[in-house]
Amino acid sequence: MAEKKLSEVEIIKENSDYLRGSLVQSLDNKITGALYPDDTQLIKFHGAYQQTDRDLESERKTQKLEPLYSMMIRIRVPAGVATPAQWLRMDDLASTYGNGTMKLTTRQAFQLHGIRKRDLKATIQGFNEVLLDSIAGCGDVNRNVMCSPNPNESKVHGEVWAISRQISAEFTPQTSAYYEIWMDGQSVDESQPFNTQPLNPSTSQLSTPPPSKDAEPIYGKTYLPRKFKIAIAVPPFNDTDIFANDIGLVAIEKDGELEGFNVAIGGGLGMTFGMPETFPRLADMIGYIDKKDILKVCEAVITTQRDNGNRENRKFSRLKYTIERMGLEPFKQEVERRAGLTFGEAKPYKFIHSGDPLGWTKTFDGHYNLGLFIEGGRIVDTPEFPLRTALRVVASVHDGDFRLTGNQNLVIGNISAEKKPVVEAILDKYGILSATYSQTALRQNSIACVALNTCSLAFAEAERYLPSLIDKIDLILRTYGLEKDAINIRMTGCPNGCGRPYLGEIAFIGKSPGRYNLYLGAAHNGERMNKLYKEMLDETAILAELEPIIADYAKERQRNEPFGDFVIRKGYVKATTHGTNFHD
Ligand code: SRM
Ligand code: SF4
Repeated sequence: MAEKKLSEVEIIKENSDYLRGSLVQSLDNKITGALYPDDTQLIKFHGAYQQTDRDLESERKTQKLEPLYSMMIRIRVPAGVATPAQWLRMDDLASTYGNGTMKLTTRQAFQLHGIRKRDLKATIQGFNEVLLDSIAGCGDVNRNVMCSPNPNESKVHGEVWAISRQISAEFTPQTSAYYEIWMDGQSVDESQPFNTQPLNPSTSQLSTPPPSKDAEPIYGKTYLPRKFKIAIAVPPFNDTDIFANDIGLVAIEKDGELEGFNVAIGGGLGMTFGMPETFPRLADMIGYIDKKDILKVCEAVITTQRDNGNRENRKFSRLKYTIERMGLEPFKQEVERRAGLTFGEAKPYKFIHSGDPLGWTKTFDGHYNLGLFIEGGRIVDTPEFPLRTALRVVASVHDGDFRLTGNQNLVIGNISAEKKPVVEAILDKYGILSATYSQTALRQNSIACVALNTCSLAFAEAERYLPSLIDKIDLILRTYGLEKDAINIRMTGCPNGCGRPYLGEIAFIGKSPGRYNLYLGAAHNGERMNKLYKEMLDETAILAELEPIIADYAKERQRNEPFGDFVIRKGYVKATTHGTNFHD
């Protein structure tokens, strides 16, 4: 039988000496703003991506200049909770080295954009000082573990938060390369020489890389076949969209105590246009486990994927395709065998929506949380809306925490009764509170991925365009008295799914500049994906398609019927019942 050919990234990982590659040399090379090609793959495991300013692409080409390279860095915030000191440091770094903005991502992390290669190390050292890191922000490993961003909402939330941090820590890569490269080797075995030999620039390989003594007990030398994601939700809110994850966990409580988890596996949203064999897929529920078994079960799923995932073609290497290939039942049995347990029947639970609570809420221990809508997750100052400044002032007096939500929003959390009026006065002064309250429910339930100008995979705008499109859809909603109806709306610049568009009741996926595919009919609680309704629409066509459906919804919907359910009942689209019939 012909031997299978591993993908290029597999070879790069194999030869990288546990993620070192020639990163040190790439960073030292002052001739270009770019890294050596292999290192552009390896640096992802360290949380960073090499990007270019796509707005300047043609201008730079005309001037015969190399693209304007810069780095994006994704800083992990396991379970989404950051301290005021961490917030202030991120804010500082955004100005000192970045493009003056912070992005709150759909997985409860911070991203800084526009960092020059020469400043990357100082940036990483900067957030390391406040105990944040970026290892496993990206790459073929387990990513930031998501969980409901309100640890103080109940005792169960607090426990779930602690467990998600534990999972995150357990599956963080063990390589010392991260500390060696970025922290000047502070946590490295001193007897081990660094990779400082001169590089042969034509091959971008070290002449003789000295092997490290690293080991990766869970991942092994070549890590996972692809990225891996875990999220936990506490019913009735699915605010982490657990079914979009490789492992989605539903917290099950009994008498106010966390008892265990329903486990769903095989979620993943990326697909490629024109390749129907690729598809977004929601995770399948495989049963219930006691909370004490959570690490064992996660490890068993991760290692089953490690050993069986496709390492030849990265388009098919996510867990969802491994499960489709092996079959759900055999995959589950293998997980049970590795974990040494048997899953119980999934326990009953109910999700009502996947959004965030905005405005003031009181926590079970007498503190206050304030949920703020952050459009596109972007923390930026504009003359009309000095959001970044307002949050910096809050951070300088706040004695609680900042919680990043899975919907790109922010909860200023754990505010004492004494500080509540102070925080309120600051946000009022800068007009932040009125902005949160005055939006239509549609906008408050919107997500847009980064897309242009930094994402190299974007076909169309998302974050920079969705707000103005919503202005126009809002006019229609107001005409029909629907401005208070929460409808999920999501936009991405390509079909990779970063803004989880397949879970939008209304969703737009960029096909080419200014043209979008329109998808309708996801469940309001994140338990059903949508379906393609119309292709290649420009703005005029989008509004023309949506207006009659919205009018129909205003007139014909049943009591409390969500928009996503309505469009299926009225036959605008068929229901997607599984990833494998998404394209039907
Ligand atoms: Fe994503 C790649 C941004 C959440 C699926 N994602 C990218 C890259 C790194 C583009 C690249 O590879 O060059 C984007 C960087 C843009 C930029 O300029 O910042 C990017 N993804 C994002 C973020 C920042 C979107 C946002 O606006 O918030 C999110 C960061 C999350 C985090 O903190 O870790 C983000 N990405 C997601 C999600 C949503 C989720 O996880 O809940 C998905 C869909 C779920 C999933 O994984 O299936 C997602 N991103 C992808 C994919 C498709 C993966 C696939 O299986 O096909 C890619 C492309 C790839 O991996 O090849 C991708
Ligand atoms: Fe980029 Fe596509 Fe992800 Fe948007 S969905 S950030 S365009 S990869």
